[in-house]
Amino acid sequence: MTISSTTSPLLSKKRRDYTPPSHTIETVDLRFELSPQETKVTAVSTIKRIDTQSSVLFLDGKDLCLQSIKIDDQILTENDDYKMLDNGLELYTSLATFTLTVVNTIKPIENTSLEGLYYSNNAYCSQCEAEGFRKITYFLDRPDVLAIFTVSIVSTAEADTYLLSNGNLITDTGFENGERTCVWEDPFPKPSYLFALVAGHFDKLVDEFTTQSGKKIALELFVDEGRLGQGQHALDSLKKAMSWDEQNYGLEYDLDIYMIVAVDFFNMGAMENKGLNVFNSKFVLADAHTATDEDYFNVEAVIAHEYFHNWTGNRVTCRDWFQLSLKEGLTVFRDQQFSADMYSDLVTRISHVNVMRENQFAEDAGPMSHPIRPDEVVEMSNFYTVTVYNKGAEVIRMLHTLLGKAGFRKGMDEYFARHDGQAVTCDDFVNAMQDANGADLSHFKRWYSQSGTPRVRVEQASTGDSQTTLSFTQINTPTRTQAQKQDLYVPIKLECFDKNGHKVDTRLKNDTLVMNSASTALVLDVPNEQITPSLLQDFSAPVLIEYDYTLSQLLIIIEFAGNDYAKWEASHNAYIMLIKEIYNAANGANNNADMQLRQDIEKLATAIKNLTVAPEVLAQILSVPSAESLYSQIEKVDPIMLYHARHKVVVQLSNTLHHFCIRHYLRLSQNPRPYAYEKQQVNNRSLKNTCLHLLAHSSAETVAPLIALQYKNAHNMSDRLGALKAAQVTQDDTFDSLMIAFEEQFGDDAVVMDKWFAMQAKSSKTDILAHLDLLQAHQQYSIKNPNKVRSLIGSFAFYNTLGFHQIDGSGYKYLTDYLITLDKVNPQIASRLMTPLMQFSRYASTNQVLIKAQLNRLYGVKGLSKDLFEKISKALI
Ligand code: 0A1
Ligand code: ZN
Repeated sequence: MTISSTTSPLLSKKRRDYTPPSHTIETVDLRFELSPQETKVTAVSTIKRIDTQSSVLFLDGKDLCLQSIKIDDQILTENDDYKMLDNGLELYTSLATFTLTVVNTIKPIENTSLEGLYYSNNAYCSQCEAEGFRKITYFLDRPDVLAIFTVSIVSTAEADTYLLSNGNLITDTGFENGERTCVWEDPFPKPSYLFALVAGHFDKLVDEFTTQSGKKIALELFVDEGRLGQGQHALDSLKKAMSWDEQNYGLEYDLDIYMIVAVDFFNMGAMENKGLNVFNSKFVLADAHTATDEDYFNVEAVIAHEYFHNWTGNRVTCRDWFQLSLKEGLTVFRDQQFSADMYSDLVTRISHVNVMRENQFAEDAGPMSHPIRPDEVVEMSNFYTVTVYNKGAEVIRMLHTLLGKAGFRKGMDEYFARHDGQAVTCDDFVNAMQDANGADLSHFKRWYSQSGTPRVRVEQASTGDSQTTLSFTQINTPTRTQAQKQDLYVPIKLECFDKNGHKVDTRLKNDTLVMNSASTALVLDVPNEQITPSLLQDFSAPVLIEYDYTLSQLLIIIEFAGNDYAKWEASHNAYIMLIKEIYNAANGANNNADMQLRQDIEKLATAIKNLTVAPEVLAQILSVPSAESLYSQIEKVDPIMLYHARHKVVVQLSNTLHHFCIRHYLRLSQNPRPYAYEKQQVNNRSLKNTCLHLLAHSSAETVAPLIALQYKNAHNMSDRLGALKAAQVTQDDTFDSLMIAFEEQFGDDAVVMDKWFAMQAKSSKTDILAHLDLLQAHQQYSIKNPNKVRSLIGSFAFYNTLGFHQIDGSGYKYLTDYLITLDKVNPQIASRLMTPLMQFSRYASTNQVLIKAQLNRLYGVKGLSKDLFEKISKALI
């Protein structure tokens, strides 16, 4: 199969081709006459021509059935007054202002893409970001057209159905003559992607928040009937987020009501529609019985993220979708700051650093590599990526480091003062930061346009007898779309220690070396052999550091570094080093590897045992990096060999630290208090379950009974799942019997069952593919439900190394077969699920051949979605 070297120019859009809209829509009155089979939509828009030369208005539209179209009082005729196109319609008019009335129908029940208006689980729900509104009516579906929306929802369903949209409820007719109408008005002009409609039966939890200026806001949370008890944490999180934004950024909520609806069928985590957030129920529902501490953390973070969008995203929005990181990078940074304040700075930071190293670095090294502000897009939903979101947040974090907390706040104030109510660009944001601080950020801006992960090579050499020079060189490797790379602004936070663990004076401000050019050097007044640098503390820049540590150096950092992040990073690097050694030894490089490993682990374990750190820090230090995060460390990696090498290291660590872990485990298991999501309990549970998981790798027979006992006595989901995950490691019958018990207990809870499906998918059963077939037939499984697909097929493809990378290629084929079916149902989810195939170039050649064969097969499928087409064509070039 031959594929041209760029994706079809017909299909792709380029950032540089941006043109302002020819017309704008000032107000729109939408009327929905709901029916699952056929909903009638009437849109009455007041339109103003901006480009005085324009005699054509293009309106986006997709999968719509047009009934009639009118300008002012005149009914329009096809081909004379307008023309239907594949992706919308063209209207011929030179009027400066006019009222456009469009009537069309849509079919919510047939909409399995979950984009536009859909009907799932007996409720109507909309999802319009990025380009879903065009599946509701013909419109200028672009973020730089901001209109005032009034929405009437007409329903003939039972009286107690909620009919919700953005803004304030201005009319509710009540159920009369078999019909009810609710009218909502949102006073804030907004782009169509922030429109929302939800209609269905829910239970409602209500609360109130008083803003710093004394305004009372009604808070309403809608959940599936019977689930009210699982909504309180989300509502509490919302109130925390509201006051955090006031305290930290002076930002107050602006409408009288804030609504959140939790639904089971949703493509992403949640959506920040103005005044009416829609959430995947996974990020709302939580109680001790059904949610882990991690779930509680995620609910709080996602609730905050969507709330923060009210200012960074809604009040100031994006001019075009290439600017997505303007709102997402910034909002992720803000939610990360919030989580760090609510829970633990360190654990929050580590979890985000892991996402960067496991997922973002991989994306940036693969065929979908793009800058945080992409230049070319075929399907916008393919660009809701870890690059735009998480690397985008890291770029904002560097700005924060550069300008300091107060300077950053000044920049934010300036940004809102200049752009409230506007649709703007990433440049506008950086300019506000720059002007508010009198700084020059022109060099910094390169982070927005350059893709790829910079590598920073650090070399250490003697300068005379008593000095050491650390030299730093930036390497920005060319990528397919960017042959020429520039050097970037890279702040490297570092500390250096001498052989006794004393901190060496680096004379650096805030311990940070700023690279403004391709290379730089740091001279220290200590002899070379005595220096140990602790580099990139707090992950101060999204780069890969290359420095050849010895184990002794890492042990010095673990023992003497004053900050816990550095200790964690050093232990992490030590594990990577040991895993690589075993991996290379399996390739015949070192026959003494096992003995060496025993000795090295002994030393590492001693350093760990001697630490006096908080439980959550110890838990992180005892967590060996995932195999996925190691893929960027080894060229052309054999995933199965790496899996075994990692496993060997974990087993050795487990045996060496057996008594230490047992001691902590037993201590932390005593006198459990009733579950609460509060720091001390969470931190202790984290250490307890990390110890149990590590213990499960040891050869000691005492561990299995501990696991079974913990499962039996568990009074919260963290402990229950902790036991289940440990049981999975031991691979004995306990695991299967516990899984049966789990299913019996939680079989009717969709969110909890996702955990069960995910555990099943990661099983190391040799007949895993047949097992997956059986699970697909489970009564709780549905290909139409993204959470189920992600839990089962996603967990298999992303995390089941042995099953997915089977040497006969059957794992790859299994995923591909599934993608072919899923693409017809929900292209967005299919596209996300193909990520493990996209990253084939990092694997050994045997794996590469097998994966490429599947990609070629996929490419040959007729009627493939744009979503998959864009990715495959990039992968196969
Ligand atoms: N803006 C949302 C994410 C989101 C994006 C696209 C969606 O459908 C394709 C749904 C949600 C956020 O950042 O939370
Ligand atoms: Zn967001």
